[in-house]
Amino acid sequence: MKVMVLQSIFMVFIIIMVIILSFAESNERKPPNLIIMLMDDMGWGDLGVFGEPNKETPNLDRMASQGTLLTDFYTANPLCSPSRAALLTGRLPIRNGFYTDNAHARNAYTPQEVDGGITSEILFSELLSKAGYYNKIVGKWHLGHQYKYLPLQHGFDEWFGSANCHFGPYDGKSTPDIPVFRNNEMIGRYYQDFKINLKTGESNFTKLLISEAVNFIKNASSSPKPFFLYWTPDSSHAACYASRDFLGKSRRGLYGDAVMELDYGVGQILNTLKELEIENNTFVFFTSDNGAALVSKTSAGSNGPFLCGKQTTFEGGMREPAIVWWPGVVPAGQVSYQPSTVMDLFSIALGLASVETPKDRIIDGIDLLPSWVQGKNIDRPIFYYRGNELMAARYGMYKAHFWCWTNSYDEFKQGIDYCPGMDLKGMTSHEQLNHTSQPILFHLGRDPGEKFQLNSQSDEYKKALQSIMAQVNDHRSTLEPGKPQLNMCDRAVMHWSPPGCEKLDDCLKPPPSKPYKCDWPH
Ligand SMILES: [Ca+2]
Repeated sequence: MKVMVLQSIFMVFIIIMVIILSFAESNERKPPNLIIMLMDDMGWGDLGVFGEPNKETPNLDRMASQGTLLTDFYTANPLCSPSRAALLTGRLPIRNGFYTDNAHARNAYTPQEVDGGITSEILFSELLSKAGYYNKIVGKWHLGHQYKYLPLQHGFDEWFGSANCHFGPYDGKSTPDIPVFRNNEMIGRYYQDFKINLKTGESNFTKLLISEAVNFIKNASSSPKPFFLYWTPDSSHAACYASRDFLGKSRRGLYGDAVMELDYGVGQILNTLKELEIENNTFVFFTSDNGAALVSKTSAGSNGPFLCGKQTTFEGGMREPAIVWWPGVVPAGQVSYQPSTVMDLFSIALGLASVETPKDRIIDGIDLLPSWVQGKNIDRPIFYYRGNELMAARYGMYKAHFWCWTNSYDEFKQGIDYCPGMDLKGMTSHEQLNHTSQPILFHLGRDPGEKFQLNSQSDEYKKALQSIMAQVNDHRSTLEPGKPQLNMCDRAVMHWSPPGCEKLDDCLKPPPSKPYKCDWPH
């Protein structure tokens, strides 16, 4: 009997040791953590390291010196929602449905009244979650605001932030104020509960987003699960805001104050990784969702040497600041010229998590981490869409414009200008110009500002166009446009009474449902 008890105790001991050892081993083999820091309307030229003359981004500049700077990184669309949908799905908006075909070549996004959102797509947050990652989004979501579209229904374990931009304040009668969520419940609304002073630009919201991110990293680092943090502050989107510590600090005005606070936040996040000694097991990426909104003129960011800004498919609308940081893996102080896109982050995330790429759909992203790390470029096209239209394509150093348009004369006459001080004939037009029979070509190395058109009779033009068209034809041969999600609007679907409103006694009565075609003016 005594022997049997001893045997049992011994067996229990062995089992406990096996569990401890396998746990230690699994911890050792823990896949890398992932942090994507996605800014809102920040331009390529806004970082000191990219040449911004006031040099007010010391943390980002340090991040670049400790990591690799990407000069040729692109978004998938010059507007928030489609860009973010492309990042998380690895697919162009024309495929993932984040576009409209209500009118030709119109940009569209997810305001409160839009009926659509992310539907039949696979988000890498969902795949990472299945692979054992613990995921949090801190900030703006923008893939639809109805319950079924929100982050916790798409692979995220936690969320602090909003489904939309911080537009407002609204009257609560014709339009509700935009709610801020904790997970699946509203915990207040912008302006009412989360203050933004539109006169002074003061708000502590970025401060909250920084502490949410830092606390999440601290908590998640002690878990055996790897984590994914998607940090998406929106203070650099008009109307810009900054907390009291940063107000009036920038030589660039309020926009600069917002950038300085975001830069500080980047520093806080990287320092936290170092303090926790997990920087060698954490892939960190910094970029922006679209080019600087030059429509705001002196209140806008900078797209450096590039033409125009947000809303356009010129380089200023779609080329983004980008830094990859992973001490011990990504070389320090390196520059990568590899043409890359937000959709590549989908493929890189799956690569890091050793998750298989979905086989039932075309993925536009490529796992370019080896190219960035080794400084070797691979050839790949960049497609510049606006709504349902392929406006331009880049291959190698050449870019061809098939369609050129900024916005309508009607809008332009009201002072809405996406290319202030940058009028180029045949390019920055207020009529949609069809150049498909003879595309306009530029060499982006010699002419990053797209000012000097290649002579269409030259051998260089003919050769470059041929190689671009081969890529475009290949792309078109496989293209099955997704069902456009951003066509229909309905004021009844706005956030009148989101989950959690009862606890706050802030449930508003929605109007009767009256679906209509959304009007996208540009
Ligand atoms: Ca944006």
